Amino acid sequence: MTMTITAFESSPDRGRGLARDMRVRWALEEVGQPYNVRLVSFKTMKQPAHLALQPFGQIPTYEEGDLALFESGAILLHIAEHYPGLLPDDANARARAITWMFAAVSTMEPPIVDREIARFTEGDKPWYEEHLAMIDKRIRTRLDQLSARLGDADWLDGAFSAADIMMVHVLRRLESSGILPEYPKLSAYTERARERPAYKRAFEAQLAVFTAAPGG
Ligand code: GTB
Repeated sequence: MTMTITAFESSPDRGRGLARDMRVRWALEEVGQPYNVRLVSFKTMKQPAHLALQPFGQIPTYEEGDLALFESGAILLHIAEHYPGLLPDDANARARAITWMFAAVSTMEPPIVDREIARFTEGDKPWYEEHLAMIDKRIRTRLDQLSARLGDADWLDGAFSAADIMMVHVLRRLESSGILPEYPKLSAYTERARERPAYKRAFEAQLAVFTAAPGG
């Protein structure tokens, strides 16, 4: 049965693959599963039919038969548990990979998202630069720690896994900040991931939505 995911009809990232449907697309490409994409507008996302799938009125969602999921982390975990290739077979290694998935969304992502929210909501306020400096300090603390742990390894814990999809996609949201190049090991890590054929297919698919849209 072919699954259906949702994505922005007109993504504010202008095809840079930063919206969270990219994680789901990438995971599905890694496991070689075909998928349909239902494009939704901001208005559609707030209407009852979409709210029944995603109570917060957001993308992505995932439908497979009578199963409907939301939250990109949960969707990736579901995909990784049902299709081989994104989680190790060994129980302890699997638990560690899942731990890294949570680390990506609960420890690394919040300050990175805070940075974007501050830019949108406080960018014109007199305190913005001071607040930004505080957020960047929090981000650098986490990047220092992540870089130390990754060291010279290719991936977070042994073989490439769903955890790397989550972590790389979170780190990519720093691209316009200029912070990531301060971390050569993390920059190399994200570049390594972007070289994966599955990443490239997912990226091209979401870019095609943007370029096909009026004004894209
Ligand atoms: N925790 C949820 C998950 O992981 O699935 C968060 C989902 C979420 O934040 N979805 C966003 C959304 O639907 C899109 S990805 N927002 C619409 C709304 O809330 O009304 C976040 C995102 C948006 C834009 C960019 N960008 O322009 O670069 C990057 C990421």
